[in-house]
Amino acid sequence: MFGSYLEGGFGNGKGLVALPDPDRHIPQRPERSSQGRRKYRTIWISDIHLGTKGCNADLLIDFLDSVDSETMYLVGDIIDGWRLKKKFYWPDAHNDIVWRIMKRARRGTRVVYIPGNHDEMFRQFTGLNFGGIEIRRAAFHDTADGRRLMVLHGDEFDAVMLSHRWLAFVGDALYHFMMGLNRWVNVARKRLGLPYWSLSRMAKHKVKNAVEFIGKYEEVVARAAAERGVDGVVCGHIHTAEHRMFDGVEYWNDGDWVEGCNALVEHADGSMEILNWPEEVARREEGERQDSHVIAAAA
Ligand SMILES: [Mn+2]
Repeated sequence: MFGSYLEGGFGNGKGLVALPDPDRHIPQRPERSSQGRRKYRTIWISDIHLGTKGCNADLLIDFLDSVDSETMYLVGDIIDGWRLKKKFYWPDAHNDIVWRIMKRARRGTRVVYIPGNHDEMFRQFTGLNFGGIEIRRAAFHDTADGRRLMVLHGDEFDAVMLSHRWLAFVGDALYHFMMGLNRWVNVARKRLGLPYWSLSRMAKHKVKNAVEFIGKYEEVVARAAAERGVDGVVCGHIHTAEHRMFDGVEYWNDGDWVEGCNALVEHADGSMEILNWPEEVARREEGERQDSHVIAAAA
């Protein structure tokens, strides 16, 4: 059902997306052993934008192979249907990501998928369960320490934010140009042995309008959560990972895998943390370098 929809929905005469069969697909990037993975109670990720060149697939694969959780929320814009319709782009790495998520659901992780605006075509499947992946319009999450969080993608607030619409501000074309530049900068940095660096994240912090927009958005979302009587809210959409408090209501944004490459996690005791995966990778590689020096010195 779902697979054939994808073929129909994304085909557009330029290509076909067929979802990988979790039992038969052989990933191009083999999965690392699940031994030694960091275990979390909950993981939230969003704004992966599969089907675009902007998606940092290698970092996301590394993340998925490094962590496990009882529950995983996919908080929207997982597949970029808008972009796929304009230009068909579906490399093996993107299939490998879909396969890894399906495989997790098979292994017993509760996977909840809340489609965003770029993958709104999946909203029509709200309430259905596909291969162990529950599709929801929004969700309520109870933390281990008894807080109730509302989980949604966050484009619901674009209408209220009309005066500062994110895409109106940067413009879709300018955004993709910047993402292209970001990619080239990082190809160069990789050759120089430097870690991943987000050009747009820096730009957003420098541009006054962007800073104002983000601050306003965070406040609007937190107020909406307060009206529903929950302790906090988890969203994505604006590609800016953040934790803030507004009159006692928690605002969490789990970031994205186009610019910052972040995830939000809940530990066993209910405490939560935003992970910056490029920094985690840099730390791990630094540790490995030091270990090899120790081994070399001992030899
Ligand atoms: Mn979005």
